[in-house]
Amino acid sequence: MEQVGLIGQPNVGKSSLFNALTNYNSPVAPHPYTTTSSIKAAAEVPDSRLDALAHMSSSKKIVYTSVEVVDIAGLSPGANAGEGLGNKFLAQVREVDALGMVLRSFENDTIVGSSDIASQFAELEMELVLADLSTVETQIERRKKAAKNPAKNDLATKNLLEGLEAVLPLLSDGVPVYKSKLDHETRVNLKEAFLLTNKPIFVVINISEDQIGSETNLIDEIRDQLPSEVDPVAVCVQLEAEAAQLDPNEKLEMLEGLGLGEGVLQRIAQVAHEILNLNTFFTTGDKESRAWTFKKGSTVPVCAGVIHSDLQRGFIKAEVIDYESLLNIGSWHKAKVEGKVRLEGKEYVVKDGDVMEIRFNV
Ligand SMILES: Nc1nc2c(ncn2[C@@H]2O[C@H](COP(=O)(O)OP(=O)(O)OP(=O)(O)O)[C@@H](O)[C@H]2O)c(=O)[nH]1
Ligand SMILES: [Mg+2]
Repeated sequence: MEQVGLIGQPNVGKSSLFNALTNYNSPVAPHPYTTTSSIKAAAEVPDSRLDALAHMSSSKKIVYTSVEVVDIAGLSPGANAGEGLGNKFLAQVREVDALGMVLRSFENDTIVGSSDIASQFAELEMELVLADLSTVETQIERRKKAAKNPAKNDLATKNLLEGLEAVLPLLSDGVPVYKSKLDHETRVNLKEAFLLTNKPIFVVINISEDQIGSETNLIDEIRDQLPSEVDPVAVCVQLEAEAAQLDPNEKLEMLEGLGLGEGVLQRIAQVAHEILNLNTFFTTGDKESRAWTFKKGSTVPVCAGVIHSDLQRGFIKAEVIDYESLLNIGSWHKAKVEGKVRLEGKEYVVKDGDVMEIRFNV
């Protein structure tokens, strides 16, 4: 399963955010390196499309999809040279598929370090770039040696070496892969090098209660440090974590009282899901409405396999309609009668928001 890791300097509230997202109990404390080994748990991904489908079908049960989040140890400047938890930290980052960078904007006298988010981001990024630079230098040497052996000098080695050589001058200039103009193919070729900055990123700013309302200004402070596709989320983790403990009505009341609407925690789970290149399809009926995660670009038998391997093995056809059309029509039965449910074969590439029923035979 694809994973997103929460990274940031010590004490920025990574574990607090992790707990709020996953209902887990990762230790939280006002001193650095409370977290040493990484901890994994699933975060539910709220989805108003599913809520609407469940309402339409009068489903007895709603099952949201989830995304796996990893709580990682804090990174100190100098980690690449072994400072703080150094290599242990970097190894944990290497294992995840996307990075959620957590920045601390709340003030707390017991916490050392700056609450300036621009400098925290720059330091975090520099550590990742330096770690990648050293990986790339080592791998170029190794691959060049390998390339001398004709048996090992295949196209993959050649492509990887070319990619490494293209990325070296960028990293030397302090540019992470996610900010570079390297084309998609080169980035795919570089996957095998397991670079930290060749992963998609998102940014969470942990704000204090009195910063509620100034989110836009805070986000603007770091906007020009980020690739254009990254849209940071500012959240008061402490308050939203408290709200997450309440029952749904009390929670809404508390968040609305604070001017937070439904809260932004759910947006973070959605962003994490999106940047992992994951899409959602739905099944709906009176028993249950459910969201299922699949890798963007998957064909329908692969998606059927997400529900159960038998459905992939015995796949015949899928009945498909996009959720919006279905909601407009008002019921699965009516959509079928009106001929709006399409029958798709095994070549069909499933789209985000499709509602499906799989026909199979095993
Ligand atoms: N005021 C305030 N304090 C917070 C907030 N989020 C976390 N804290 C406090 O900050 C301290 C550190 O929080 P953690 O969640 O342990 O931080 P961490 O980033 O996981 O820390 P390490 O694992 O040690 O790197 C704790 O005392 C939290 O209670 C917040 O939104 N506002
Ligand atoms: Mg922690």
